Amino acid sequence: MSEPRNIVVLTGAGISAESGIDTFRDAGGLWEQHRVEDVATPEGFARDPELVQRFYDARREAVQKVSPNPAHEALAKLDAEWEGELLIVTQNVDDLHERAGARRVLHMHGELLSALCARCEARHSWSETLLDQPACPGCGAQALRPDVVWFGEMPYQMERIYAHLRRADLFVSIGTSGAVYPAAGFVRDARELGARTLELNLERSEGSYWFNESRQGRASELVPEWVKEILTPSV
Ligand code: BV8
Repeated sequence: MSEPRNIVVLTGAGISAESGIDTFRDAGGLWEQHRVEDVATPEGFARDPELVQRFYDARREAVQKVSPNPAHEALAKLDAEWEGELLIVTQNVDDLHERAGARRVLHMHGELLSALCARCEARHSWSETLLDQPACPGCGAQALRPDVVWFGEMPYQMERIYAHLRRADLFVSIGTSGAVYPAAGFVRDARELGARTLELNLERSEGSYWFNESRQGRASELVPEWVKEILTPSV
């Protein structure tokens, strides 16, 4: 295989697990504690906004108490040193990629530390609670919601993601179960568009079939190892 030039990395909750952030589908994960329909859909928010705001308030608070792990740090090193194209598409709503120093990051499912005004659609950095319906700094409406993509809502920047997938010659998926679309379909798109595909995950995922290579293990070990490999020019 010729040296890759353009890389797309997709990350999921598994890359943040060793930082102490619950994943969704592992034992004890978020979907064991809450019904998806109640806390991660627009219908759930309309039905019981307080329950949903509490769910995101707790995660917004928790994310400010944890730190990036060696997997986030390794991707930040790749970002700093990789001369070709690189896009880290994350399904995660935490800011650990950025706090590790990565810059070429795209949050396709939004961010915990951002509030979206349902009235004027402005986005505001937000680290506090949204439970007491604070006024939008832009339009003054008490219509701020978590700036995350719920089930049934369109993920952010899909055109930009596909533009990168079309140019990618390497697609690497890290710490995701491959359970949720359209993210779970990127590996197939990338492969059909000619990229080599690599999975780094604790266990084989629902999409493992589509990967040229699938390595099982913890992200904090597999990712630094892979970044070292990819940054070491082959003789
Ligand atoms: C849309 C943000 C259309 C919120 C999230 C039927 C068939 C196919 C699709 C559908 C269908 N019915 C409905 C759909 C669409 C639906 C969907 O895919 N449903 C699934 C359940 C079937 N998708 C949507 O609704 C999406 N929108 O389709 O819009 C549309 C079209 C036009 C106009 C409007 C709309 C939107 C989905 C986004 C939902 N939001 N998150 C929040 O965070 O609260 S989803 C959330 O779960 C994540 O963001 C991620 O995307 C997804 C999966 O989570 P993972 O990150 O993979 O985490 P998980 O716990 O599942 O797995 C962890 C993995 O890590 C495991 O494999 C584990 O082994 C591994 N791991 C653990 N520890 C480690 C580790 N790996 C390495 N090291 C470790 N230490």
